[in-house]
Amino acid sequence: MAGVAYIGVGSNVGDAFENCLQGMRAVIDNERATFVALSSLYRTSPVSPVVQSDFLNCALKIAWRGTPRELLSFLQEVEAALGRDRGVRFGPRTLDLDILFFDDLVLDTPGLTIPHPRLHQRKFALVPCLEIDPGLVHPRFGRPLAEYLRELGDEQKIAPFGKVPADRIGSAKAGDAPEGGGG
Ligand code: A4P
Ligand code: MG
Repeated sequence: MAGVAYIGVGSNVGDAFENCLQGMRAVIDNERATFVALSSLYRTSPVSPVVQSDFLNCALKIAWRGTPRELLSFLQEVEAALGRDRGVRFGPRTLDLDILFFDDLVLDTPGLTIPHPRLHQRKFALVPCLEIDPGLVHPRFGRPLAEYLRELGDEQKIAPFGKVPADRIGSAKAGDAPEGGGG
């Protein structure tokens, strides 16, 4: 099995910028992953009952030669390698890598739900995905992502933090699309 995945990337511990970059580099370095597109980075307010620092978030779009389950295991290895402490749910994290979409797949299994079950309620996931593809439709609910974003109030703050040149995460080495490429 193979497919195109949107990966949500987030960090709010230590050097969040470097953590996101290193995490994405590790993903692209995997022989089963091919770079497709990368959103800007955004500074976002924590969506959490736990008081914590702002996050940096972005979305990375890749082609993955393997199953969604294999992608999840691999992303968890990358999180662990970068010092992720799973102590507090919704708590601060060095690096969080979530599978947001995998093609148009709708999947409910123990330990893996696709699309990510909360992405449509969260600006930090919606805005980066919509930057890559403004026409994205939620495969489970059949609704354009842009509609979910319009319905969210002002409580969640999100501000552009900057663009990462695609070669900073090694996509040039993978020999693929230029920055912002793909859709
Ligand atoms: N899991 C199920 N489906 C998926 C999927 N599609 N992708 C399971 C990734 N993981 C998935 O996740 C818990 C379990 O979810 C995993 O074992 C996996 O089997 P986790 O990463 O270990 O723990 P977590 O991230 O603390 O919990 P959870 O429920 O994934 O939290 P969320 O929903 O990911 O929220 N605010 C801002 N501004 N920016 C953020 O990035 N992140 C969170 C985490 C909360 N608030 C945030 C941010
Ligand atoms: Mg998570």
